[in-house]
Amino acid sequence: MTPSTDRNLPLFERARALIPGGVNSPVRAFRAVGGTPRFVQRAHGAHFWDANGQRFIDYIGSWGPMILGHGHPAVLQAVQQAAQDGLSFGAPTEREIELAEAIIALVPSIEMIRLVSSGTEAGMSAIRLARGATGRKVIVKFEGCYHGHADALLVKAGSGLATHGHPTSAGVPEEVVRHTLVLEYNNVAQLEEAFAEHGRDIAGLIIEPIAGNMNFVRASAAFAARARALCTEHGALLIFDEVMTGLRVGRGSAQGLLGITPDLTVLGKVIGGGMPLAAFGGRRDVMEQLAPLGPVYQAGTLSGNPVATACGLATLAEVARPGFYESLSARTRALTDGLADAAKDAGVPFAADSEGGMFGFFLLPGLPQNYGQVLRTDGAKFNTLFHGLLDRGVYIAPALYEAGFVSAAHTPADIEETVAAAREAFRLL
Ligand code: KE4
Repeated sequence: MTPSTDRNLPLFERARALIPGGVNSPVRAFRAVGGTPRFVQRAHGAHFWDANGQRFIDYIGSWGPMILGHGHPAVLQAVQQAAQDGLSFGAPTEREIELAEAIIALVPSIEMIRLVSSGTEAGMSAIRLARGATGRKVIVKFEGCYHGHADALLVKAGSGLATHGHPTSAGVPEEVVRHTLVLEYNNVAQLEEAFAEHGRDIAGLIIEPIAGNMNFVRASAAFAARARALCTEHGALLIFDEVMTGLRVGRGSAQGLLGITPDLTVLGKVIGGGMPLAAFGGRRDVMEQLAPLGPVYQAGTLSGNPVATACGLATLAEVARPGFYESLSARTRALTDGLADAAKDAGVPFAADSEGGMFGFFLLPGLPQNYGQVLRTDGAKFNTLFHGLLDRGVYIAPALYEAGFVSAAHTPADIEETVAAAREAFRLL
């Protein structure tokens, strides 16, 4: 492929003339890793083909939703049938009840649920609900965790310990994030201090129980248990943001792995199977504070969309099958073990972790426990590895801080091809 024959280039030029950065979500623009994004023409199974007809093994899977792989026949059939029956009604449907039942069966901490169209909408609504249900203002979040782009959550740590946050984006007034506390992930002492000082004002604590927005950092069992206990002690709501981990890391999601029952759970990605669908749910007494029952307003034209719910239901039917996660976990672990061997043989510092169909790796000697430790990674080396893999037909996240995803469609041959490509790419570092 030469610049004059690479069709991604003119497409990117056209896109950048009309769409900011040429993309409809920033991470797709390759700005962190450099180079030209690949414009996807079609995808099937574990693969997609770009504008040049080049095939890639896909470890993004739409950033998590495509747990079955692209084009699963049962999902396509359900979506096509639903589309025939109508694209959107703005009125209740039986399928919304069926999807609510399916999610609640898989996430028992959820007694009542509200469907929305994106993870951002779900996270934003959960925060408002926590504040409305408790009558309090303060929200606790953690550096390195991302919960969508709602104003109150675009915030970085304040100057001192557990001081109120500052905006991470232009357009977010200081006043909007004044009541958001940003703490260090896995820092139990700081958590204790924050609740000691602000406990009576804390409406909710929102956390990614496995932080996929720091690539892959697990909340320690002690940290998660302390967050649960402190929320209970102080009357704050524990909110697990499982948009990424929900039904991705296992049948019980991350809350099942940790044995923690949150008060609210935010879901997305897998439950929509690739269509615009997300949700938030949890304790009935809290959820009943939502309009039209209670005083906390929340709404959406396309919430519970009939085509999206068909896609989600068909996806959940497949992941609920016996053995699904056991097989997926084994395939993901085979990938990370293979990558670790390749890195070792090339003398490259490397640490990986995985759970279910989600994985992460760091060009570091050990697994980081918080955002500051993740920052120690050499970005330039990661970028060399990214392009070394891309040039060999392997598509991982174009950013150091993103997790990777394996689908049920990835075969042992895909894993072997990926590891072989990595063997060559690690030697470029
Ligand atoms: P969306 O609004 O993008 O559907 O979901 C926001 C969100 C909320 N919570 C968690 C834990 C998330 O990971 C996300 C979105 N994840 C990113 C990838 N890190 C989506 C990719 C993108 O922004 O384009």
